[in-house]
Amino acid sequence: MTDAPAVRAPVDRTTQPWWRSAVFYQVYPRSFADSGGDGVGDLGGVRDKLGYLELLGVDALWICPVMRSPMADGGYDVADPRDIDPLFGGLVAMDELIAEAHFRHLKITMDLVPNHTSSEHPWFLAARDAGPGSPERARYYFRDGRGPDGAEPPNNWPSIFGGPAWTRVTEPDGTPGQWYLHIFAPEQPDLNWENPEVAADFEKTLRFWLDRGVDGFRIDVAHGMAKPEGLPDMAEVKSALLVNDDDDLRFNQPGVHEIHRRIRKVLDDYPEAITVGEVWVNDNVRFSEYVRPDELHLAFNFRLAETEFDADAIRDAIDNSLAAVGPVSATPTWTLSNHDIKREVTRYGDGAAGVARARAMLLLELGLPGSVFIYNGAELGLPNVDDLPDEVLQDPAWERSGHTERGRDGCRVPIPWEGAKPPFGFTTGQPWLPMPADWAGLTVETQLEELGSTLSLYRMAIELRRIRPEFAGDFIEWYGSPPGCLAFRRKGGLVCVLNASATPTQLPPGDVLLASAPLEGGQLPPNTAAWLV
Ligand code: TEU
Repeated sequence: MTDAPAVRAPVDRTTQPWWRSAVFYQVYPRSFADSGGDGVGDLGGVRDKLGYLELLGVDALWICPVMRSPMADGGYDVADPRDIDPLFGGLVAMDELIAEAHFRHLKITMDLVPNHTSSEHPWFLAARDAGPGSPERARYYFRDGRGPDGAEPPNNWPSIFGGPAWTRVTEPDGTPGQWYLHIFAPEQPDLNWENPEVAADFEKTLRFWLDRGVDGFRIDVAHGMAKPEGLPDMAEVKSALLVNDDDDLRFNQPGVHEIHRRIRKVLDDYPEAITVGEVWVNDNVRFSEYVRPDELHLAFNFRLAETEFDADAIRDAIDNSLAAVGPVSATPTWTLSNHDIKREVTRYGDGAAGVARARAMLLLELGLPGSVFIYNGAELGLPNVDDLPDEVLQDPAWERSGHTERGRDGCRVPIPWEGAKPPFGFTTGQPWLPMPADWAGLTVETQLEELGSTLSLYRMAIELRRIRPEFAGDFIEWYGSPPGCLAFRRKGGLVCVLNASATPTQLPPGDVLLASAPLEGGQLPPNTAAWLV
């Protein structure tokens, strides 16, 4: 035997924790697959599609909130954090999903929402009824208003979804009363994390799910929770909705780190389980604080998702993402989109160029060291749906902004599975958001059959990333490359080249392992990336 085997031995992952190089797949459960026929996706639907996810080759799922909720913000308004909403199939469906996912060696991470509860949570109902100064109100931020009769909000903070971050309650005796803080919708009152009951209850929630077998959590608004002493006014009230800024008193307060250390202590009792925090913090040093060894395991870095398709900007985003974890030896994370962000195909210009660029960015992302998060539907190259009729919009931002901000529904349209017309096998009923008729060519069924489809590219890329030794190494080394292009090398030998310029470019020496589009005369065409070994 002299010939080397065609496929070399898989990279030995036993030496490092699973999450340091995992591919996570984000399921937005309302939109993924409906097993019940009510038009809303559910956990039974996720379970039905585990075979598909295995085929795709991902390591873990992040399931957006499925706890009991009145659904004022797609489930990010939680009324009981230790139960599954009947809409998604109840606790039984979750237990079944965990068991079957584990049978298939897929990890399950859940989305938890520590910053706020639903206004229907028993704690909030009790707080509303108990009146000023009560221990029930001390679990939230109830304050007297300013101005004559307390008719003005206690400070000038805006809500992320528009309007003030405060809503006034009517006291049990019928008089206009105190105000409560809600950085998000009025149906999402902020919890007071200085109240020991809040932390204790969250710990109970963590253990409840960990004991049921979940492999970790995505922590919603992980840069929130802690509030500045005295809730002072903001110096300048920015009007942009759904936008994050480092200079924002509502987020990234120093006290948040003590909260993460408490969470980590619980997780350390379950050594395989992890947390990944939603951390909208730009400054690299401040970001790195969240992923110190005794805080979050991972934190989303959104720089790639915020960057246009431009070689210098992408390179800058990569350098900054690495710099934001390097000093604390944490794992970098990469994400092109999620349920809050316009889909990448559309961000990159829609149509053929948008798809080509999204495919190129996938190879770039999967070529980098660290963990990757894929948002459901990205593997099909779905565009944003920007022409949803006004009357179907559900994002609270639409109402709260006085119909000036359409919100995030356009990236939450259900997944097209099969068939020639809507609802493309997503449901046997009416999908909760209408699905474009021209998605017939984008269904999973169609794309599975086509070698050149975006789905096939995802499958091949994820598989190669898992089995090839060239992907070894925690760092990248930049290569010189022509203007509008970028190239880096991994220690294991992988070279990733991206052409964001308008002309084809020469490839460095090596064998092409995979390219996001066919080469042209041996050259890498515009809007294309390639892996070489
Ligand atoms: O998002 C929090 C958050 O900071 C975003 O609203 C952010 O401002 C925006 O997406 C920037 O583009 C999380 C969830 O991901 C989101 O879906 C929820 O609506 C929100 O928390 C409230 O729970």
